[in-house]
Amino acid sequence: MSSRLRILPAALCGVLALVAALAAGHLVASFGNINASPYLAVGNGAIDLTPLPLKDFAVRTFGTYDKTVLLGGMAAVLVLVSATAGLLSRRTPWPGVAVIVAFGLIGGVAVAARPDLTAIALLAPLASLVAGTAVFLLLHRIATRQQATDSSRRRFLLSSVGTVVGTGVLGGAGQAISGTRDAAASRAAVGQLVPAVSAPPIPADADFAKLGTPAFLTPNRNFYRVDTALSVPQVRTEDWSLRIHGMVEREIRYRYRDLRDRPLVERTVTMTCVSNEVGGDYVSTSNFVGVDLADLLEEAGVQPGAEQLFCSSVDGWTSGTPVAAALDRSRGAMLALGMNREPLPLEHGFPARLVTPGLYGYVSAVKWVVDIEVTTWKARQAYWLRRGWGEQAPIKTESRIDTPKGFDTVPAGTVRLAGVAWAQHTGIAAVEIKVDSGAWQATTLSAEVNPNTWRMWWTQIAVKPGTHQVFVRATDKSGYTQTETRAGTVPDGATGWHSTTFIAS
Ligand SMILES: Nc1nc2c(c(=O)[nH]1)N[C@H]1C(S)=C(S)[C@@H](COP(=O)(O)O)O[C@H]1N2
Ligand SMILES: [Mo]
Repeated sequence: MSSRLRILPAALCGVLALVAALAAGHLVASFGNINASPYLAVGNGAIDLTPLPLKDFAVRTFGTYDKTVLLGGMAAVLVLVSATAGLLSRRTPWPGVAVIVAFGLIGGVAVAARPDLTAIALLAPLASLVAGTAVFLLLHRIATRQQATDSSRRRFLLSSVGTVVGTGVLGGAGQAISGTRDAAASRAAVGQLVPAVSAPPIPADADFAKLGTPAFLTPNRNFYRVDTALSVPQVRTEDWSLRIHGMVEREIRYRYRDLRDRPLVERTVTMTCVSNEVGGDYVSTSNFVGVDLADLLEEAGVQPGAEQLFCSSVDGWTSGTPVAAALDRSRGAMLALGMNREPLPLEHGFPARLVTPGLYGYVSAVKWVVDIEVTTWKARQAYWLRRGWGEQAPIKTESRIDTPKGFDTVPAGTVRLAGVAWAQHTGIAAVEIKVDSGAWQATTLSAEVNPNTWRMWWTQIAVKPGTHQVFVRATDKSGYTQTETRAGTVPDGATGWHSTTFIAS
């Protein structure tokens, strides 16, 4: 029996085996940590292995969709490779089986490499390997026979449909099971987080939203999001705890209830990502509710010589926060439980995260935090530090034009300009604009809420018909004025003036 399979059934055997493998792995993973699902594990592995410039490019080009693009790209590659594997198996099934085994090994390595998974998680890629091989061999045998008679052709069709339906049920069951153990219900049960000491109310003139600036407080659903997590970690308050250890007098473990029942503080803070390009929107402001990080550190008793808080997320991501910044009460670093009085949204770190005003997020704002090791810079290197970003990461003084948008057409005559500036922990002193080759001119600033937050600006200019370019620059309260010199985001934040070109007609 050495007749060759026809092209279509051969390719179909490969693709259906792939689908079965992924669904089986997903189902098995759902009983434990869904990140053991081989598809997600390989995706997460790809994120960690991606060279820095490419990662930067992906974030810039695809923004918040970078993960959808990655998962979609992976799916396309997998379908192509598995169809090819099927086509290579037109005479005997073994080339296809070899490809499935290779995939299984890659999945196994990706799962084994994850710091948040234990050995038992390897059952998921194993299930994928077994299901993929079984489905492939079965369909291949039926397909090989199909060429003989009509009734076996029907059998192949039925088996294919059966595989699709069966894997749909398996994969769906996996989603449903991980859903019952997700954190959404736990979050809903927390209720409102009302602080004992509220942040001062935001004055009405803290933004010029009607004139084209962002709203002062960013609604939670619009808060920028940056992280390496392909699937949002699902942590229930009842399963969560935070351990503080290392160079401390006493190791302490905090449970969610212990913290939630304390008198909570509330602070208005503007967070910024170091990957924010000049003019970018990885910057948002919230009323964070939580406990003083300095309180927790004092309870543990930080030993002399300690330099960094090496913080770990439940998904294995790490950040290194300077101890000095964390202990400085004038800065007000927090272990935040909520934003705008709601528990943290899952994608912003539920149940708990750090917020350290004035430092870029990658050194100051670990989400889903479960472990803080008090240590030295030499002893431990955090995720982005190992990948070439700076150790100390104070947020650079920045300003942005929000109105008009680039290449807007506006009536000639009086044109309104508006935007935002930030210099967290220093405060904004002035924002100036410059039209074409004109002189710098002052703008009107919004009321200052506190030095850790952004400040809005607006002004009016008179322009003749034609194309105009407007520049903005901020001066902070230390007296520093933003430099024109352009620098990229790596290693410690972009510099340069933001400008916008618009058409007056
Ligand atoms: N666990 C975890 N925490 C993380 C990150 C991450 O990748 N994983 N990214 C950091 C970075 S780079 C930034 S800028 C902030 C962004 O927080 P947000 O997504 O709530 O805006 O989270 C920080 N905390
Ligand atoms: Mo960031």
